[in-house]
Amino acid sequence: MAPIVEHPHVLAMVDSLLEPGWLLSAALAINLLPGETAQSWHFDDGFYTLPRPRPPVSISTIWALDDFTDVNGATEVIPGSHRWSAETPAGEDARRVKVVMPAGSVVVFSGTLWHRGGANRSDGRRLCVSPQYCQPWGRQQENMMLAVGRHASEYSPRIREMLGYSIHPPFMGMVDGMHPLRLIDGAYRPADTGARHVADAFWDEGFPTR
Ligand SMILES: O=C(O)CCC(=O)C(=O)O
Repeated sequence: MAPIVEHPHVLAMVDSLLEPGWLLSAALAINLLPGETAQSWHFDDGFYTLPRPRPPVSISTIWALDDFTDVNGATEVIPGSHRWSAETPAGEDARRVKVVMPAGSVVVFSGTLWHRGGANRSDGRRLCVSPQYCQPWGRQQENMMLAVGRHASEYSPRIREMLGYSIHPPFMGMVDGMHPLRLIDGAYRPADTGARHVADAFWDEGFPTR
């Protein structure tokens, strides 16, 4: 999953939409089999109980591993619905758009966008993987540090950071008052992370926001 999770095009988009130090919230595989019915309409960061309309707390991506077609359950989205407040879609909402795309494509959308998996009326599977990213101050859906365990040391610095081996200033993410990287990186030197500089800037200037 790592090359997908840290694909540079996706990272550039997430960097521009979330605050520095954002996290990997989930990394799901979703396999719609023939006969699967349409999913309920939802938006992916709905479990952060903040009133809408609001900026997203998370950004979702869906990578097609099979072609997404008109009949095999292509994700359905309602463009512009990330700005809605109380409105909710129902059934075959006339504003829905099917994300028809060839295998290897990715759709990136706000955690506040109403969407659902479609009905699979074909005779084949519709497989995707769906990494989701959240603000550095939001709880991740999956506890990535426990899920990956010490294997985290095998991944790139960027992946380690998004798993949770990072500090959101001034000290969210600490372990025993220290940077969590020291738990998986034998060569860890506090000064290398820049965390001290970020913490100092926080106390002087407040939160780095976008
Ligand atoms: O599989 C899809 O197309 C969308 C899945 C989805 O939105 C979800 O499981 O939350």
